[in-house]
Amino acid sequence: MPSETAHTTSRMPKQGLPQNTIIQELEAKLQRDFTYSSGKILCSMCTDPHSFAKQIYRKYLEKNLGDPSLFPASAELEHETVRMLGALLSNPQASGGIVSGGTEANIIALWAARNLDKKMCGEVIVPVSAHYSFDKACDLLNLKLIKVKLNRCFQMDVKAAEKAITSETVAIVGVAGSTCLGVVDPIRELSEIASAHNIYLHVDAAFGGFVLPFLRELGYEPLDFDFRLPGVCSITIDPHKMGLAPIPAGGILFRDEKMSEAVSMKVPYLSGGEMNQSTLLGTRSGASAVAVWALLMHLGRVGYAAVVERCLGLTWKLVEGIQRIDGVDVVVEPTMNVVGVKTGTVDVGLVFQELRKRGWAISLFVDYLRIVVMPHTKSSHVKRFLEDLQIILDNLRK
Ligand code: 0PR
Repeated sequence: MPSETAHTTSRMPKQGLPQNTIIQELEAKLQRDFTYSSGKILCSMCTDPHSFAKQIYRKYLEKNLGDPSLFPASAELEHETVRMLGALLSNPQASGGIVSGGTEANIIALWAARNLDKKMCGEVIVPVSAHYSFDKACDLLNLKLIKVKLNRCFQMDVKAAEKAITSETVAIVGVAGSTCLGVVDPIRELSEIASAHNIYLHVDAAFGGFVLPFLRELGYEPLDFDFRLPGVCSITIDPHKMGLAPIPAGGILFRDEKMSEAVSMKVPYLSGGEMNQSTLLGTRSGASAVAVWALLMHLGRVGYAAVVERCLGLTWKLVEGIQRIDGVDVVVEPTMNVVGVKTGTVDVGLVFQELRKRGWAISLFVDYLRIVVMPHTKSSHVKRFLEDLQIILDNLRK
């Protein structure tokens, strides 16, 4: 007789089931999911969160930052987290919040830019490499997205960006760690243009925010991208990517409070009296912010630099391995732990399919593959991946 739990669940049971039964069913149902520990996930900008952050997150699950009058201490920890992230990005005075992810952070940034411009519509200039969250943001905010081409180094073409400026422009967006190749746009030049035209500049460092600040001390070429550049008004930096925090944890940082006030809403009825809210969500995870606070304190600058050093070291091992395989090469020398792989004469879609058949989860971007070397990736995983890639190419060329 089929048990109540042996089929696809479409209804809540009338009588609740014992917890053990449910746990067993979940174990069985979730078998199909990829796991970071398998080493097969090479397509994700997220990773297995740090064990200390998981412990803290579980402990403070009930905290709700949507009501700071109930959780004033958690709200203060969120402020401290924002200030710590601000200091990482050369501005300890930054204001903002720990939000649900890069998408919410980018939406909030454009929302602020539009409101500061006192317009209900307008245009936003982004590179074609910008994450699709900007398409969402513009759709929601009644803004027109102007996508400009890239230069030969896959960065936003600054001249094209300047040419795209009109009286309707409310913001320019530069990406510091593109989703597709981990490339950093020329943010210094964008900052100069934005300042000269008095236009809001947002930097999407959702991925790069926890990588770029450490390049100098690790002996890599440092890149300008943060609040040190006077034109930069806001930055997205996601703890749930290279920050090793549990999902959801994104970060939106504004240069100063005046900017975050542009999206501030008064909430009059909370138990502590009138309060302001400057995030898109109402009820939102306090555990996320507390876990990020705890992890920043636990790993410190040295700990995060070590994480980046390991990922970059493995990235270069991967690049060398790819370059040793006949018929494949990297699209561009990586700036951070994101690698584009082109496949020359062999159909990239076929390579992608064959890799998938062998259990590898990678991304396909029209004419190249993308590999993200995250903290869960080990040297042995890179080795196995390269062996499989070699075999696949040999077979496809037969
Ligand atoms: N900005 C940049 C530069 C991004 O790369 C991303 C997401 C976002 C913003 C949006 O962030 P949230 O997804 O937190 O809202 N980049 C990853 C990507 O599209 C997201 C991702 C993560 C996708 C893990 C797949 C995956 O398995 O590749």
